[in-house]
Amino acid sequence: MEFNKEKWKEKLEERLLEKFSVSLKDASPFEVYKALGETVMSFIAKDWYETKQEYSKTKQAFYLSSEFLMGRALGNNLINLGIDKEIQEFLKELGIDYNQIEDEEEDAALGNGGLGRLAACFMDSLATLNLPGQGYSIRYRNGIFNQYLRDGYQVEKPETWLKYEDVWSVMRPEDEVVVNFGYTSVRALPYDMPIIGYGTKNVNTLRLWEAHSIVDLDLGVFNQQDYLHATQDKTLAEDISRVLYPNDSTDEGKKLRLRQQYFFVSASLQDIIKKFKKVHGREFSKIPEFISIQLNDTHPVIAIPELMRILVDVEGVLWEDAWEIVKKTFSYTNHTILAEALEKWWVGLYQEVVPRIFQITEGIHNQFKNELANLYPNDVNKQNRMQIIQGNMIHMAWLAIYGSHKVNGVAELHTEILKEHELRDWYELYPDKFLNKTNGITQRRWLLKSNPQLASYITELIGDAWIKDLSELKKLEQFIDDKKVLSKIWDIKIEKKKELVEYLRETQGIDINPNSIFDVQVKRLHEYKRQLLNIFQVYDLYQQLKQNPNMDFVPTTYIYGAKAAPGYKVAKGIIRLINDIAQIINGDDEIKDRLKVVFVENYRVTVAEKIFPAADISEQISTAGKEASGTGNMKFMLNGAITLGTLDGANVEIAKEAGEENEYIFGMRVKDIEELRKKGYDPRFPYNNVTGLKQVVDALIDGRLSDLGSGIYREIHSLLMERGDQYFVLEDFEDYRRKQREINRDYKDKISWAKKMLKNIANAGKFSSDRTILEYANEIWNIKETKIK
Ligand code: CJB
Repeated sequence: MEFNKEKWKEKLEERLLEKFSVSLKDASPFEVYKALGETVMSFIAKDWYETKQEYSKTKQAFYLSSEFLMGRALGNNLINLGIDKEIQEFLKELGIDYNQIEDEEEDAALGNGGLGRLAACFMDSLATLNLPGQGYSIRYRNGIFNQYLRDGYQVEKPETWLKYEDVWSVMRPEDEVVVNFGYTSVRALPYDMPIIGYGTKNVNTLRLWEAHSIVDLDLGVFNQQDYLHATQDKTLAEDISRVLYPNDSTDEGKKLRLRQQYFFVSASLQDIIKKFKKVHGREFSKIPEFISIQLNDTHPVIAIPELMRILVDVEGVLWEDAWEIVKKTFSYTNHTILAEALEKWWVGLYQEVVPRIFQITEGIHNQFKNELANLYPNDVNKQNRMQIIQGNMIHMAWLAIYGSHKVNGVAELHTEILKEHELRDWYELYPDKFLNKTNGITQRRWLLKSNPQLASYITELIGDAWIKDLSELKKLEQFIDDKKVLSKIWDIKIEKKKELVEYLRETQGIDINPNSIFDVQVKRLHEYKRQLLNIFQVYDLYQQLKQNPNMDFVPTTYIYGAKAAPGYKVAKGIIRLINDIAQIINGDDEIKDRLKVVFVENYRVTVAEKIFPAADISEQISTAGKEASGTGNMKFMLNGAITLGTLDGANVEIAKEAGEENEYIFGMRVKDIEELRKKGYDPRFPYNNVTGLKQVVDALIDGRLSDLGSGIYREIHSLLMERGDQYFVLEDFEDYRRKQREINRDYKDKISWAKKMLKNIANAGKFSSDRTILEYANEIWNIKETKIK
């Protein structure tokens, strides 16, 4: 976008005056933020409109996701418009600090973790690639909770991003629809957010639905007696979009959650079909030619029977014809093999919430049951395993696979495990449906925006084509022996570490040595991600430094950031444990600056932007086979952190791209785990035989550590020692510790370390969400670049 300083100044002043009755020189940072946001919105309005016009003529992909973890928009939008530097400069001339303005924006935190952030990266890539793709979700009033620490325990407080309204959302009352549940109906009111592509005029859309009572439509119809009842109804309706479920990789199985899912899915499909009809009339057989719908995990899978309902009940299409359309329209992404995350709904509840949808689901179930009986007449077990309704449970993943033309996993290893194990029956039946789409991240947010120093240095070396084509980074390999380049990327890392140190000093009052190794694990707290393995190693290291004060050791800072699902007791116990150990180590005068442990409060997108660029070590230590892909691992890599990881999820591909010698790979592989399970794993073996391990595990219960009486440390101890150590924490401890020592030795050789950094950066190209999205576009959605003029 052309930047015209005078025009911006004029607009900004106009906005401030109209909206807040204030002049530019007296405006507060909040007022400037709002006015600036609105000014951006006014400048993109025309392009946004034109993009919608163009897209309506062509095939579009719709990404249905219960989560979009967007983070802040202002900085990203300015960058994508190519006017970030100009705006910063222009504000500076007016005596305004841009950073202060940016800090006025709350994160749009409508997601839990990886799955939601992936959806957000996909939006950025779709717009940047001029692809006709739109997101649909819920406009949760409260996003993921804010996390505070009290006595080292997590406490949750509501997040309120809409408290002072949102400048990036535009209400579209003309597109409101009614969603019918069993006993009641609610209004779905859409709000659109622009998704501004980088270096293009295209502006895509993320449409979020807000729930309202139909009572609001016409309060007049209610007489005096009904008034209280009417207001109650209003609350019930509005509850639907009130709060994001804060569980990650687990199924809540709650009535409200099913209501949320049906609410946004039904509204979105009504919207999609309404727009289709405007252009194509009643030629429903053309739907697959113009519409592709991606189901992001099982959460929106109820879309399959809902599209059947719209076609059969509302539009009068024959069931058989409707089913053909449905199958060609949907595709489904699986994000986890954890059984607890594959949603199943109890028939009784489903029937109560969406009775008509239940009938249709039953119809689909019966149809498939007959197919199965014909396919496997001699294998009743298999027939039973694959049924959509089993006993009184509805299996949403099975419904998804049956009703989709493509099913994908999110990393090579994950897809292989799905095909060979979790979804083996299905893969045998539908081999052509299955494919892999390794996840990716947008380099615009995760390098250009969060690490401008590294970004501009890369541009200085190889030009700026990497911003739109990350495979360009490969050209950096020519500098692998260039001492000047190596020392510069080292210096940039130190600079980013200093910025993080400053942030943590301001927000948490902690002092960190920027010359220490920053070893970072940031992600949701989950047993399978093994934050426990990490903190055990730290505690062991602490004992060694105490016994051996002259040990040759580069100072190290262990940094953690993680939210735990509020009802996940063990995860919350692990947060306490990390903080407990942090307090002991950080308060030990004999240790001083050599070892430090920091738990970053309220880890979220905006904080992540400060953490990834500052990391030396990327901890990706899940039990092999459990992490579907991971995407944090890619953000670290792109910023020159070295992976310390298991061969799990996309770590496998990271090691392959950068060379295993440039990462620290440890621990059991998937096949080792299978073998050990068969043989019988006894955690008492490593416990008794690995030096120091017993000391660490027993600290949980011998009084050296304290859970303040909650009993959770004993529980964790028992999970490890009496209940089989499901995630092989003890088994992998020794190898993990060995790699930690190796890292500490290798870090001293600055040049060879910087080479590893450069190798990682140069080979991060594959992990752009642009690559991922192009694969979806070509191999699943069949959508084409549609650039506006
Ligand atoms: N994932 O964030 C979630 N939530 C779930 O409920 C299930 C999976 C994560 O999705 C990411 C995006 O595909 C993956 O990278 C990550 O491994 C997976 O845990």
